[in-house]
Amino acid sequence: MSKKLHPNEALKENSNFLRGNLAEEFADTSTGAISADNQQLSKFHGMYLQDDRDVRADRRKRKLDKAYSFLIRVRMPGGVITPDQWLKMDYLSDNYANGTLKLTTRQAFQLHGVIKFNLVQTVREMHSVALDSIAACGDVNRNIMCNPNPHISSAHAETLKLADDISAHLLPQTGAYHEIFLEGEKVISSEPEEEKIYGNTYLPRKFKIAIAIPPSNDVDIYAHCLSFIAILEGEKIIGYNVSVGGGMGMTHGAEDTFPRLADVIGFITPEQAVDVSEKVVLVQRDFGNREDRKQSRLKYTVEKMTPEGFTAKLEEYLGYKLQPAKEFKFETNGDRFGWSENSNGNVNLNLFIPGGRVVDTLGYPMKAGLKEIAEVLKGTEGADFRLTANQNLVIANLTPAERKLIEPLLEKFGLIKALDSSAMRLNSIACVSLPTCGLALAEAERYLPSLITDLEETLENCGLRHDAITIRMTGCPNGCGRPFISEIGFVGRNPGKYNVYLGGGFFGQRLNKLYKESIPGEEIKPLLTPIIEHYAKEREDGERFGDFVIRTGYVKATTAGNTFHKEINL
Ligand code: SRM
Ligand code: SF4
Repeated sequence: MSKKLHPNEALKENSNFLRGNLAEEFADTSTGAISADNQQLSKFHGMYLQDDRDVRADRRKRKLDKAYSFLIRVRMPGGVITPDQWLKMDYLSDNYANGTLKLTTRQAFQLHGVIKFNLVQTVREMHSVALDSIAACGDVNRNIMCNPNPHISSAHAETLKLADDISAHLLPQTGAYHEIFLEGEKVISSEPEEEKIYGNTYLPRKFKIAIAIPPSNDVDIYAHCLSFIAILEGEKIIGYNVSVGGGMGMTHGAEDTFPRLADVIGFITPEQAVDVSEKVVLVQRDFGNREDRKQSRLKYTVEKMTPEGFTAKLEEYLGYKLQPAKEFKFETNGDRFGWSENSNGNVNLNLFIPGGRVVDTLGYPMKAGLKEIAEVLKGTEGADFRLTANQNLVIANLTPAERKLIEPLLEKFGLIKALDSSAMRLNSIACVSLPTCGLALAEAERYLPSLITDLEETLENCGLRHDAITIRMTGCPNGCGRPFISEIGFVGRNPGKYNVYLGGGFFGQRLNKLYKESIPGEEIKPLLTPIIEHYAKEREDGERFGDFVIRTGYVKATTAGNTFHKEINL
């Protein structure tokens, strides 16, 4: 018996290519919200309706409407932004949002707290500096990730170009965004409107792509629907290994949902990469689950078809075969903090931005400092900003003279000092969670820093301050901070309580395993301290924390997504 399509399918089909009546609703001043249907459609334009959960209960008591506002997510392949664009985003955050900029785990910006009546103006101002939020969310291809330092070598520059090319190729064709936010009127065309790649029901679910250059897995290749792993001969990219079927999201207690690592399925030439992205999208469009949105990501399509079956279908769509995958090895993950040099003699500075939140606090005027640096770099030849996949920021491609100009500012505003943090803190990720995320079950961004402070005492005592251990926290199991591939992962279960996962691969190459369930925050330090001490005493030469906890029996290794929930000793 065939199952019923999910209601979102009819919604997309009947939306007139993502228009719905968004324009009317955005103009309606009687409420700060929009209808449930339009909330779904607004995601395709990079916006989510949210409410401030810190004041939700109080407002309910006082019989007030929720404190509605929107988040806007900006699309920027490879996380590249000019100083001028930075300044515009800084201005928008102060004038239309909550005064902060959020750097996301996918190299993008988010503005939080934009009220409905300021949405159109915010988008127009973004447009004035060539930024947009098209396809930043929704059932389409999202922001494409790649190494944030394209000046390091010509290969790095080439992968950024590929990210741009694929992004442009997979961008929805509808004129809805322009009509609703920019021109305010219909784009006249003699051709009937169509979405050549997506069709009028778009994809069954969100779709994510990343590109990496080994030995660095700084974009978490295995967590993506589709990835390209550059294979180099000398300085030259001779092609890419292709991997498919990664993803993080799951639901507590639903074993048929699980994080899954992508499978490497073959090798292609650089010229084939855009075509391969399109055809992987088409296979997912045609074979992805459109009945149950909890089973509709590409990872479940690959699981259902098997990697071999998926590859065979992909090759049928391509009309040619993939070559056998080539050897590669990842040896690093995360960001390369501090100064690094480019092939052209210029330098980059990778800064640490806790939780990706660019904000001024009493003791640390980070946002003001970055604004002043952007002012100094405005109009320079090649210097720019790069958002990393780990919520951090690179000030990139500085000439020696530009470096000299900004060095005093880096000191003055404490930006350099932040790099003295413990290696665990530098390798941490926390998703947004409360108060804006409607799906959060527990704190993340507002809690992980103090938890790390607690653990730092243990690390100091054990002499592990400078040993990198990946640690990630999310407020729910959707996995926005990619917690299931960290060596220590915390996933919100209830307010104040977390599932604790151990044993992820340091290079993002192995899923972790549930170690303890529903642990109150204050019990995490006593739980982990003996394990960290044990690690300090008995680790083998070069042994990573994630490998150690498996060797010494704290958890079993997870070998495949579909066994993630199995063999758990609680
Ligand atoms: Fe995410 C939903 C924030 C990266 C998996 N994510 C959300 C929403 C929009 C909540 C919602 O649907 O109402 C969150 C908004 C919170 C807020 O207030 O800002 C949200 N996700 C984020 C960001 C901002 C986290 C961050 O702290 O940086 C990241 C934005 C990335 C971007 O710029 O596009 C973010 N989300 C991710 C990642 C990591 C990645 O892509 O590398 C994942 C896991 C990888 C994956 O997709 O499998 C991720 N987000 C999800 C899911 C689970 C999807 C699933 O397969 O089940 C949801 C919920 C959903 O889609 O139903 C979700
Ligand atoms: Fe929200 Fe959950 Fe994503 Fe965190 S992981 S931002 S709580 S959806």
